[in-house]
Amino acid sequence: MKGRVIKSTGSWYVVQTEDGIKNARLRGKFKQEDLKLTNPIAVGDQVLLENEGDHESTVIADILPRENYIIRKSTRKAHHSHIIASNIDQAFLIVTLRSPRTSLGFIDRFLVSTESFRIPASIIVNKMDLEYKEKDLDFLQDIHDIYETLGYPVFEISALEDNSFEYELSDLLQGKTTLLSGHSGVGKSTLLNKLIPSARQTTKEISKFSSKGVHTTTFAEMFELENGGYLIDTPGIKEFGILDIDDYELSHYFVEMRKYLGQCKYNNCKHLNEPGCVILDKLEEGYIHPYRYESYVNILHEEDDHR
Ligand SMILES: Nc1nc2c(ncn2[C@@H]2O[C@H](COP(=O)(O)OP(=O)(O)O)[C@@H](O)[C@H]2O)c(=O)[nH]1
Ligand SMILES: [Mg+2]
Ligand SMILES: [Zn+2]
Repeated sequence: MKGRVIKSTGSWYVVQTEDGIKNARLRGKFKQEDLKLTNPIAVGDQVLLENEGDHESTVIADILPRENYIIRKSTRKAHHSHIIASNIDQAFLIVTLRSPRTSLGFIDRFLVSTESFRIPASIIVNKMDLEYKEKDLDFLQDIHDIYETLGYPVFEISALEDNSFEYELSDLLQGKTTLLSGHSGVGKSTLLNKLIPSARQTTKEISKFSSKGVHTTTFAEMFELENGGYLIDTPGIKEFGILDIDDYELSHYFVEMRKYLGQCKYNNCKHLNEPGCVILDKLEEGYIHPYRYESYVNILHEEDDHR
């Protein structure tokens, strides 16, 4: 019997099938993609179930190939990744302007991980009901300027107080599997509860002490929308993982750089200081935003450290 994993606890899984919801355990190990993973099965996975033994216990006997997946760095094991969710149609990154402010570097890392599978991504600025200082509003303007120009939709919402966005978002969500991602405390679970009240996800005050938020959602979980489609709530992400890519490939995942693909003098150009680099020219001419280029260089160096 085929099914889709809608919840993982680490030791057992909740699987949605044509015959309803089943709890299943894992049988044996699977051959995985070329990744060092800390979780063999993720929310969103399509799996094959079998009954085992006299007690009619259900096991996951196999996993179907993943269309795509989003990973984060493992917090427990160096050089390992954890699959946040798989087989998604689009990803929403929830960001906030302060306490905590989501950095542009974090947004860009997220976009590299979605671009590597060509997963459409949107940026949702939450907590717009709060009062902001001028520097926060300048930051908001930067987000609009940078990402809308690149083709990523940017929405401003208040998951807590506003209802109007539901109409705006529900068209986008219908019939699709959408990942809600972002730091801890940005309001992912609050937004999910607004869109699917029956989900009743726990939400937590941000701890005033650290301003970092307390982890309330430990594992990703998938919920069905009333009009079709799914939303995936995830625990707060500290840092997205990036699939193993060669240095010269990284720019393929920056949409504004991708269009100059193959135009540099050297075809393995890293766009750092090579002669005849078209990316550096375009940066100079203002076609590439300096913040985006900065993220590009940072990710390039971080990934080098990782090898
Ligand atoms: N002022 C304000 N607070 C919000 C909003 N959305 C969420 N919060 C609060 O932010 C805290 C963290 O929310 P939560 O949904 O648990 O964040 P998550 O960690 O991303 O799931 C909670 O205290 C929420 O009530 C919003 O739009 N405005
Ligand atoms: Mg949450
Ligand atoms: Zn170049």
